[in-house]
Amino acid sequence: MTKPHVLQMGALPDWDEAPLRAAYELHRYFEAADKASYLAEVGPHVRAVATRGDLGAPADLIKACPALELVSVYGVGYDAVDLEACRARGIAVTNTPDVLTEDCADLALGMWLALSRGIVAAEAWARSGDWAAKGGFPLRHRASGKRAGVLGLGRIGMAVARRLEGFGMDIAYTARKPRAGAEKWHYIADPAELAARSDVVFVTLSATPETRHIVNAQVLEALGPEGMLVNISRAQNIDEAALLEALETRRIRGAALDVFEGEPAFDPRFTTLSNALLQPHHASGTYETRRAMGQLMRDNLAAHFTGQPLLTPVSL
Ligand code: 8YV
Repeated sequence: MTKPHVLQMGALPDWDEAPLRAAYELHRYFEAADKASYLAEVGPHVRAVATRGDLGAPADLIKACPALELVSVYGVGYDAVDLEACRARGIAVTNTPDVLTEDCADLALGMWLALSRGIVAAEAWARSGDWAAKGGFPLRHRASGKRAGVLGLGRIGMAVARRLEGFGMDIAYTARKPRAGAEKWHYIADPAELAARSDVVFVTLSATPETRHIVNAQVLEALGPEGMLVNISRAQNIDEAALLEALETRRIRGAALDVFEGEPAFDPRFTTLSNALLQPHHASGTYETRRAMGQLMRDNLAAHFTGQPLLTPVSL
């Protein structure tokens, strides 16, 4: 029996690539020197795309695969998949929710604490000899017991909020509507209003056309010079030009960012900022979570090709 043809959009850990190679006729798109020619050659045979949250599947690629049946995303964010193109052709899309929630929330909290207490700069202070030469590390700000805003109370936002309770935070959130199970927290519909009453805002919402630049100059102004921003969602949820301006002019205290426009090649202005904590899009980057993500991505592929219900289809 011939193996189904699967287009692999990006590198995956060996523990995923080996079983994928065994089960499918795997086409490693990301290694092709001439991607257009490669797609013209293999696209007609491709029945599924194995992609990542950061890579997705654009409309032109979907169009070049007339036999495409499934896009299986290794990641919870499927904003880089052209859903309209999939919807129009009845192509199913799956992602890997839940398995990465806890690690993403953990990193968000770690980024907040590191930004608030200057942990990265303090490590350099100790390691460089400044401690001995210059004395104590300059004071920073308490993190716990203050006001937190969670922008987007989905799985990850809920996990962040639950962690913040342990830090004695006064929690508010923004969502399309008040969320069941969140009655103990303040619901604020408007992001600028949320920012105005927060010392730190966590951006945890899915990226959609409606959320593009939801954190804009007005929200940053409302957050103010004592306020901090933590983004583990998608760069497009923030107006990066406005953020850079706010950071460079100290109109906000600081930002901790795990995602950037154009990543991994992001705006070098971020690297000049002492009030920005930069992370390389690794919120889900643990052995435990990436193994679970890979397994779920592969289980969705296997379910599709054995006529079983998909485990985690997204609603199109
Ligand atoms: C990426 C993510 O998938 O889950 C998501 O949506 O952004 C990440 O986990 C990551 O880039 C994996 O390669």
